[in-house]
Amino acid sequence: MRPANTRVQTDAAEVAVTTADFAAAVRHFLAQQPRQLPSRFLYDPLGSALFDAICQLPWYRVTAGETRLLTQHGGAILSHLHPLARIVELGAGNGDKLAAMLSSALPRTTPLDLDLIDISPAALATASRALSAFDQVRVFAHESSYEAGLHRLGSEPAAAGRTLMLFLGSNIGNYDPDGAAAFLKQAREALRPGDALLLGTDLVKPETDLLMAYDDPLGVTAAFNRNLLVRIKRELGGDFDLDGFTHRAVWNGRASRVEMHLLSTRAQRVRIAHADLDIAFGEGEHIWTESSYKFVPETVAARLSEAGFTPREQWLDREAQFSLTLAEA
Ligand code: AVI
Repeated sequence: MRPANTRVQTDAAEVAVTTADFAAAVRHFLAQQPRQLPSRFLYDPLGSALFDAICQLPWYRVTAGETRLLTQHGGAILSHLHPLARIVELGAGNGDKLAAMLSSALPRTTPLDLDLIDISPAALATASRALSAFDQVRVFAHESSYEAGLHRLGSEPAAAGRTLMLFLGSNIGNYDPDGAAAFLKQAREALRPGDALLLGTDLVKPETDLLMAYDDPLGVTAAFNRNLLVRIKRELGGDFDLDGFTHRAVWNGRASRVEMHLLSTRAQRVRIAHADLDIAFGEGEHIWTESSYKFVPETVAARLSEAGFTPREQWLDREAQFSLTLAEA
């Protein structure tokens, strides 16, 4: 049952990935050279569950490092933004990170609205349940893409106090540089002077650590990646032989990104019926499924400044080599 201080708002038209959209994207991106599939399609229900498992792996230190920073500094961040009226989290997931932040703050005497924006109704339900247990909060769950959530935020009347926007988990790293710049600009435009953005970014670290994070010994990340083929088989009638494709993680130092690929282990033909597509894969040919850009602290601040923010403070977790940056609008 939904707690009394929780509302759910769904902008279903923005959220639903129809079979036709998926088929059109698969047809378009698999025809490119190199062949590609957009990483947003990794997150069907099984893919989302596998991603949650990745976050618990000892080799994927993003989640643990960020949670440590939020626990250590969350209270100070929130009190710095007095009078805070609202926290908006883009990609709230299961709400764990916001809960870590709120737990480290002093008990509130003034109300706080929590607006959670996520495309997953299951994640929103879990997060809303966990967060509505905090005193003095009202939780608003928005089933929406980031972009639609930002658009709605920018067109709403100003909150009674300041707004803190959270974009955590190094989700910004899954945009290419132009996409990240456009996203930060849209975030800046949705906020008002005095509001702030807290941005979580994974940092460049030794290649062996990066490759262990994206090609873990348990094979969870490999399953996360190969599940994209399972999804195409199920939803689009693809006749992929899963044994013919293997997971590959590569560090591209020049572009400062880890890339995930699906490598064809032999020459083979694949038909994807609902995308009306026949592909001949050569041995060693790959499908590029994700980029995960890694940053140095100075470039994070520079990108925020270019988008119109004023970076105020940055915290680093040395163990995970992860950063949180607070920037004011
Ligand atoms: C969601 N995103 C920030 C993750 C990342 O690190 O790029 C997705 C992921 N891919 C493989 N492992 C985790």
